[in-house]
This record gives sequence, structure tokens and C-alpha cells, in this order.
Amino acid sequence: MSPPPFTTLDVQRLLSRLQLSSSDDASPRAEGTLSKFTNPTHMSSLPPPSPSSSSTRLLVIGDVHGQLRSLQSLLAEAGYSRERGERVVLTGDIINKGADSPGVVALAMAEGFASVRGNHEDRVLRLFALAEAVRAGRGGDEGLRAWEEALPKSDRAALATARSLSPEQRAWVAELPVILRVGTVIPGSPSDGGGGHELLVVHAGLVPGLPLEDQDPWAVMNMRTLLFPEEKKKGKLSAEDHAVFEESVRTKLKDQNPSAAPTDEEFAAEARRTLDRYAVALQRTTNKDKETTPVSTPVDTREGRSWATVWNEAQQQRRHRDGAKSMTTMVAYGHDARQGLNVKEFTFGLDSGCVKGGRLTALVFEPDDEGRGVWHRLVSVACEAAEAPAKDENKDKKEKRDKEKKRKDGKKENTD
Ligand SMILES: [Mn+2]
Repeated sequence: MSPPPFTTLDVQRLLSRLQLSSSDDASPRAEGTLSKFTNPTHMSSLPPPSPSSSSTRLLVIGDVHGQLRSLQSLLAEAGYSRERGERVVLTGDIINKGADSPGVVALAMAEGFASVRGNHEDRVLRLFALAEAVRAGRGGDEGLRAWEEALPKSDRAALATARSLSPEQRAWVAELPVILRVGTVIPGSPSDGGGGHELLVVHAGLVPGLPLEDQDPWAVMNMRTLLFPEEKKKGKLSAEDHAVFEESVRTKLKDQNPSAAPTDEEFAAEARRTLDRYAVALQRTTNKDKETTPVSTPVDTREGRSWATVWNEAQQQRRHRDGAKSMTTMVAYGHDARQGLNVKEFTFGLDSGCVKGGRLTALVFEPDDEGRGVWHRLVSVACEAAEAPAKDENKDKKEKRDKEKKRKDGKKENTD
């Protein structure tokens, strides 16, 4: 008989114990950075090109998902040169699903690539930390096996990915920030008013009008759309949107503790915290930004409005309001393989489905030949679909039934 599932409280207790012991070098399980596995770095900045660089090219590459060969051919296709000091940024989900996650991380570390944390990095790290906590906290290897058995197949696969990485590779992945500020990629010139464009890289999206430090890390790694409150409902979501919002909160809690459903109290507390976050953040938002972008709540489903569409509208309004002298903010992201390549004026959706046999895409910023400015273009290569992981028949059947039920309920599973 399997032991009762861990409650969210159990998990928090186990993880905090593990974090306390993580600085203890005497512990064989200590990785020194385990607290970073479940508490990601919120934001960091990409270092500018080094003074010795002979090229200022910047490559931003979509979701690699362990497809090492595709990444290598894309770098070759784009004419990437480490010797010239070119910089590469990955949009997250560089590991899991594909055949060679350790190979991708090894290449990224060796070449000094930057990346953000995607939902797959987050899941892989979280499951590893949880598994270590379970082993330490309940029944050693035996208890761990029973806990693993009860996990859904995709979580067991993520745990296998975590264990395929070396401790140094896991530590590197754990350092990846949720938001990466790249800085100015297209400088403004006096002739066009001085404005220019800066670039942010995230895995899934950002809530327009909300300060970066107020963005919810889970939402930045998972969001697709925004729900807007209704004026006639005094700023509250419609009943329909509220149901969508609740579903998204459940997914967030499940991501944080895959081994147990939250209690009603935990769910209610998280839903309240989330709504408060956006209400409080709205008060902090400057009046100027409030005019262009009403506050909204991000969700991981496809109901509501695309965050990228709203982001573009906000940037266009800002430029209209402040003129060409103001800096505008572009965002490069991945995550949305079903939507596919999605390039707009101020947003670049770069997940073109490599792991499903689509393409791997790079957004390249480079000076034009006459040195008159910086331009961007896309380079991509075709990918072979990753092989499906080994079968586990009983579980497969159950998961197929669950999926079938979800489909009948009109829901589609998001696995990006
Ligand atoms: Mn993703």
C-alpha cells in the first residue's frame, strides 16, 4: 500500500528542512543551492558585449527541449561565432522532452549562453528538490520509490531529466532568472528622436503595465492570456472568467506540489493572494501606465486576450503619447508551440515546435552592412521530432482516460 500523499504543508516543511541543511557540506545530499531550485532568481541583467568583442551580434533562441543537434545546426546556420564575442540568450525550456538535456546544458555552459527559467526547468528542479526532501523526510529510498510511483508520467520523466544532469549542471539551471534584462538592442538615433528599443527575455509572458518586480514568477513562466475585470462588475472578473482564473490557480498549486491536491483553504488563500497581487500592483503602477493599460490577471489557458497583443498595444500607445524620443520595450519569449512563431512589432514568440518536429528559431540582432543601425531577422532550422519516452502501459491508459475526459469537457492540455 502506498503512503498517504504529501500535503502542501508537508512539502513546505520538508523543503525548508532541506534548505537549512543545504549549506551543510557534510550532508551527502547537499547541493548547496537546493533552495534556489524552488525559489528562482526573479530578475538579472545580461552583461553587455565585452570591449574586446569584434561583433555585437545577439542571438535569441526559442525552446530547445534537449534537442542538441538542432541547436548545433541552428548556431551554424546563423553563423554564430564565440570568438567574435557574440552573445546567445535562450528563452527557457532548454531541457526535458528531447533526447539530450545534459548535452544542451553542457553546450550552454561551455559557450557562456544565457537563458531564463522556463516551466520545464522549474518543474525539473522542483521535482528533484521534492524527491530529495521525500527521501530525507520519509522512509529513505523505499519511501521515495512509492512517492515516485504515484506521480503522473510527465513528472516522472521530468525527475529522470533532473537526474540525468550533473550536480554542476543542475546548479547552473537553478541560477537562471525568470526575467532577463538584455538592455538596449536597437539604439535610438538623433534623427528618429532618440528613442530606441530595449529587450526583455522571459519564457512565457509578462503582464503589461505591471512593474517587473511585481510580476508573478509562475505566471511569467506559464501565462498565455490576460483576463480583464469588468467595469460594470466594479473591477471584478465575470463569472466565466473567474472560473478560468480558478482553473489556472489550481494548475499553479499542482505545479508547486505535484503529489497532492490542495485543500480548499489552500486554494482559497492562493486565489485571494493572486487577485490581491494585481490589485495592489495596480496602485503601484504609475498613472501614466494606468491610462494605457488597465490591470489584468494572467492565466495559463487560452481564454482571454493574448498578453502579446496587449503588450504591443501598450507600447504603441506609449510611443503615440511620448513620441519617438521614448524608449520602447520589446519582449522575446517561447512557450507557445501551438501558436508557433509569432512575431509582432514589440513581441517575438520564438517557440516554433522543434521538439515536435517543427523548427528551431533564432532572432538575430545585428548591425546592418553600412553601419547605419541595428536590424533583426529570423534564422531557423528544421528539427526531427523527439522520440516518445518509454511506455508505461497501465499508467498510460489511465492518463489517456483522463485526457479523454478533459477533451470531452472541452479542455486541451497545455504541455509547452
Ligand atoms: Mn514552456
